[in-house]
Order: sequence, then C-alpha cells, then structure tokens
Amino acid sequence: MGSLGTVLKHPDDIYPLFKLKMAARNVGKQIPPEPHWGFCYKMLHKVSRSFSLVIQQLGPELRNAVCIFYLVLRALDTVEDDTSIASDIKVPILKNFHQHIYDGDWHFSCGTKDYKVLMDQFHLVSTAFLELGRSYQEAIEDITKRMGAGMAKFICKEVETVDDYDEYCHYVAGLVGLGLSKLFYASKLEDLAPDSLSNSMGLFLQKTNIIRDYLEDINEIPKSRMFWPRQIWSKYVNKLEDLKYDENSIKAVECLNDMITNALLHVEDCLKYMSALRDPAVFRFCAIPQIMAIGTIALCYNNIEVFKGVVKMRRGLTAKVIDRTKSMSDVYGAFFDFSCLLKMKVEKNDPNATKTLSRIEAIQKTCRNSGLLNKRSSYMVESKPSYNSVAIIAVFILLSIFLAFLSTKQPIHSD
Ligand code: D61
Ligand code: MG
Repeated sequence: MGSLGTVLKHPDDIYPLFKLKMAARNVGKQIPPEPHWGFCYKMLHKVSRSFSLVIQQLGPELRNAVCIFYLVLRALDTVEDDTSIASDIKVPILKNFHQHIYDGDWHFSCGTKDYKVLMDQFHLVSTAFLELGRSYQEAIEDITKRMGAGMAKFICKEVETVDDYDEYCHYVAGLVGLGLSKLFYASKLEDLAPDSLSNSMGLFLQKTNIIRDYLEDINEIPKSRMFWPRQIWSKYVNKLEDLKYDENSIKAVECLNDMITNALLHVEDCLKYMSALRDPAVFRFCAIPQIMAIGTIALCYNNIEVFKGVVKMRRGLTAKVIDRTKSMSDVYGAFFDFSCLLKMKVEKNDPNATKTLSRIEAIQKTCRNSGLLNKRSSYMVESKPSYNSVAIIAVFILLSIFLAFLSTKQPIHSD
C-alpha cells in the first residue's frame, strides 16, 4: 500500500482504494465449498491479484471457465519460465501439456512458492477442468496445445527480429486473447471477435510487460531471459544487458522509447475489440487490464527507472481505474488522457519522436472520433481539491481507524 505521503498527495485515491479493499475482502469470502474449486480460486488469487479481481466479477459459468483457462496457462508458463529445467526435458512437457489437463494423475514439480503449489496440486485444476462444458474444454485444450508448441519453438530460438517478437507474443498472450474470445462466444454473451483483434489485445498487454520487466528478466537466475528483439536494441547497444549500465542511459531510454512506439501499434485494434463488447462484466474484464497497460506505458516512456527497478502504477491509480471503468467512454477517456501524458513526455531530439507522435495522434483521433469524450474525471490532471488539507488528513485518519477496526475481525458473538 502507498505511503502516507503518497495518499496525502492524491486524496481522491482514498475512496477507490477503500472500495477496492472491500471488493477484495468479498472475493476472499466467496471461495466455493468444493475442495477443487476452492483450491482453484485461492490459487488464482495468489498467483494473480490483478486478473483474479477482474475474473471474479464475471458471471458464474464464464468465471469458472476463465479461472481454469488462467490456471492451466499459468502452469504451462511456470514450466516455460523455470530456467533450471533442461531444454530436452522442458520441450516435451510444453508440447504435451494439452493432454495432461485431462489426466488427473499427471504431475510435474517445478517453479517456486505459489507456482510450485499450483504445479504440485495440478490434479485439482484437472478435476475442475473436467467439470466445464465441452465447448469451454475444447477452447482451452486448443489454445494450450498451440501455446505449448509455440513456447517450445522459442526455447531454442532467440527473439531476433520484430517479426519474431510478434510471433513470440502471439504464442504467450495473443493466443490468450483468441481463447478468451472463444470462451465469451461459448458463453453466448458475445459474438465471436476476429482473431487479429483478439491477438492485438494480448500483444499490447504482453509487450507492456516485456518493456516494464526488462531488469527482472535480464537479472533472472541462473540464466537471463531476453524478449526485447535484437532488431530494435542493436540500434542502440551491442548487448541487451548494456542497457542497464549508467554510462548507456541515453541510449537505453531511446531504445525504451522505440519499444514503446512499437507497442502503440496495437492500441487501435484494442479499442476496436473493446467497442464491440456487449456484456458489462466481460467489458470490464477486458478493459481494466488494457487501461492499466496504457497507463504503465505512459509511466515507462522516457523513464530511466525502467533500467534500475520496478516501474509500476500507483496502487491508488489502479484502484481508480478499477472503480471508474464502466463503459467505452471511460476507455476512450483513459486512453486519451494517458496518451496526452505520453505526448508531453516526447522530446524532439528522440530518434523516433516523429513516429511516436504520429502514433499518439492516431490514437487520440480514434478517441475523439468516437464522440464519447465528454465530461469525465481525468486520470492525468489531478483534480485540485476544493477542501483544505486539514479536512483531507482528518478523513484519512478516520478511514484508517475504520479500516483498522474492520481488519481486527473480532467476532461480536462468539457462538
Ligand atoms: C482480455 C482480457 C485479458 C487478456 C486478454 C484479453 C488477452 C490476452 C491476455 C489477457 C493475456 C495477457 C498476458 C499478459 C501477461 N503476461 C503473462 O502473464 C506472461 O505469461 C504468458 C503466458 C501465460 C498466460 C497466462 C494468462 C494470463 C492472463 C490471462 C489468462 C492467462 C487467462 C485469462 C485471463 C487472463 C508472463 O508471465 C510472467 C508473469 O508476469 O508472471 C511471461 O512469462 O511472459
Ligand atoms: Mg513465460
């Protein structure tokens, strides 16, 4: 949670943060009674706080399918990400993973912490998978098969060109988009989206992660993971790891901005995909991660901190996004605001400035042309509080006391 100083600087974060805390509490209370489903939802919450929250607000049938889809792919990704497994062991596991989900006896121990628990207890995920409707199972199986094969291909292959980069991101995230679109269609809540738009939804999220996680991936033990394409970084440095050294900070930031300019290519497809959704819960499920991604992109642009640590959106800002994302006008509003922030950060002497600015302009034009950019609260321009800071501090203290009171969880009646 943000420090007192952060919260005082952004007093309008307090209410959304409070609401988010309450929502998270409710999720915790609604764990299903059957042990395998209970395990799946507890695991989902542990391995992905952010996706867990948006998955939980879906209707029951689709929620179960998406929860299992998430856990199956997270398990597959745990195998891919475990750099201590030798390639000759890893490749067949990745390729056959889609068969293992039907086998309640199959298990492969790898990963650490919560991921290890997920792998060790994978039979509980299989049990839940076997209870899903056939059309959900087929979609999950198909995507797991294609993702496993794609991951296997990249175990022995580096991300050299921008095409390789798009191909890798297609396997690990674009396919999630395709699979989710199939699950929405199977639930009869949505029409089937075109594959290319579903793919872009995943690519934008994955590229944002790859950009933000540069340092974490390069410092991976025992072997660093490299997802930034050589075709881009080789314009700035001789080795990808050189970007993290202080003496290369100018080149590093130029390279980062180049990567961000590439990711911006997917935004218009994402807006198109989201504008076709009809079900409010499916809409929020899709839109919240996308707004977080454009927010993260705006934060990372021209920011040397990406090479020094973790750059993340303020928790209060995340809470605000979750609280305020209800319709397409909120999405256009957020994309417009974050692209304004991005535009302000572009420096004329950046080698890709013209390209970056023209992509930002195109995004802003789409937002304006929607005709939905109306009166809405902005994420970027901090609303000047009309009340004085004494009142803010008083409210904050009262809320803290209230939260402290709630979190003691003392039963009033002990019967
Ligand atoms: C709408 C809503 C959510 C969407 C979407 C459309 C389209 C695609 C995605 C979510 C997937 C976005 C993935 C972005 C985060 N990247 C990762 O988690 C990387 O792993 C990729 C392979 C496993 C994918 C598992 C997944 C993720 C999100 C889901 C989902 C399945 C199922 C349903 C809903 C969301 C990354 O993981 C490391 C880490 O961050 O822990 C990596 O290894 O690169
Ligand atoms: Mg991975």
